[in-house]
Amino acid sequence: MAGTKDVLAVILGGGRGARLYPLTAVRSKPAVPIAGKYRLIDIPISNCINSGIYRIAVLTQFNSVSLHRHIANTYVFDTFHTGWVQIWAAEQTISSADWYQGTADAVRKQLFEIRATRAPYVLILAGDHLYRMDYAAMFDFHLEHGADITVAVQPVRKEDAGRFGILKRDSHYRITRFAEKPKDEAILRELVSRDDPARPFLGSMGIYLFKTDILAELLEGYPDYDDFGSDVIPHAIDNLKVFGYDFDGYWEDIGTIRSFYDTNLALAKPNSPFNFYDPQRPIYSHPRFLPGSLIENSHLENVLIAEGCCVKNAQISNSVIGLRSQIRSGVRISNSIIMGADYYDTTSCSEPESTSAGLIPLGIGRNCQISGAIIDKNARIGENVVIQPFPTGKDLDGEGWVVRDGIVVIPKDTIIPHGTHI
Ligand code: ADQ
Ligand code: ADP
Repeated sequence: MAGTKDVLAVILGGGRGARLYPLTAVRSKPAVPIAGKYRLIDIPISNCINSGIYRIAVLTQFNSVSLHRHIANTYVFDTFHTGWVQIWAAEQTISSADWYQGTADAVRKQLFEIRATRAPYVLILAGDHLYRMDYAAMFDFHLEHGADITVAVQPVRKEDAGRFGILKRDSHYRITRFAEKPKDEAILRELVSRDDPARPFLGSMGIYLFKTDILAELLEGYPDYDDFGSDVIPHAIDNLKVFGYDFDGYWEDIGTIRSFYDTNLALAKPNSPFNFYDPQRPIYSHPRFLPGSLIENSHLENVLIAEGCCVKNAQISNSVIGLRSQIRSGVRISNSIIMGADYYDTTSCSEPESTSAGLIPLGIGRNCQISGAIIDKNARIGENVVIQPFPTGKDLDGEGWVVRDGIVVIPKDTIIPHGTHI
């Protein structure tokens, strides 16, 4: 009997990730850290493993070294297991010298590898969503309805309709209309399909389950179709059996700096909308053997803090504090994401004025005040630095910092001198 063992998962690992710049300046989108200790790619991979899908390919084309390192160090199934996680980076071949031109083109360029797995079903996933989903239930729905393609769908608010593929279904869940990111009011009126005034639309989650033969026929038969949402799905609903599968759990698309910021900070709130504590369906990541976090004489309120940190005489609120963060005396942090560090440059939780190499130490220096910011990994923030948010919508490029939609972002490995005001 068919089951999720017959499914190959293909995770769309992102193009340039321009909307997440500068977090994507030196890493691909799936390698961006989230929730203090994970990376974006851990979410769909964990969902696959928890759903019994053990063959997983990640399609990417930019800055894939750190993603390779993370996947190679993390997702190693034992020798009695036939599963694997592989990165299929865009490559030049005899038949094509181009990068991936879009989501469908990325999959088209890997059809040879997809066919080589001999999996009869392909599940296409995005690499930048936070959600916990049992793909086995979606697979059962696909079989029960005799579908060629199943699209996962969620209710969508009117103000968000322009960001999603909006669809209508008949009473048997078959999709009868699909418009990619519709903006026109008249078209939107026609697309209303729910009685709920708060969420009148049904939106595609960008998660597609295909019969492999159908996927190959579509991608090879229509070589101009570069995108699933704009080209493949609208064409398929007129010609094939395409069904919409309801997913009513928490789901967030984290493709922009603002959504990345809001989604992370929501995880530090009481009753966080996403639960990392589910023992049945854990989110996996790289095992690190770090010590517990040492918090000394500090006040922390609504803070999600990862392991290996030292926090001394500090006040932190509504923030995410990532792996190996060093937060020194007199520091005040609010509404911020401190991603932490890949390594330690001191051997204890001391407060040195500089490292043995004469550098400002990793972490947040004494008496800094940081609000409304994202501090990427391995940053060295000097003493008495003040960082404050800008008005929403503001974009700026400074020396060692940028502002995106009002949020100050300090890129990875940046050194911010003592006394800087941003
Ligand atoms: P978008 O999210 O706007 O809409 P897109 O930017 O094309 O779609 O990205 C889908 C996923 O593919 C993302 O994870 C992205 O990083 C990745 N991706 C993009 N280009 C890629 C490339 N060249 N190579 C590899 N990966 C790439 C889509 C659908 C909508 C749906 C929303 C739901 O088109 O119909 O509503 O997803 O979020
Ligand atoms: P993850 O990569 O899963 O986030 P860690 O946060 O534990 O894991 O840190 C990354 C690990 O990779 C660290 O042990 C660090 O020393 C190592 N590392 C970081 N950058 C590099 C690099 N450029 N080359 C080799 N190893 C690196």
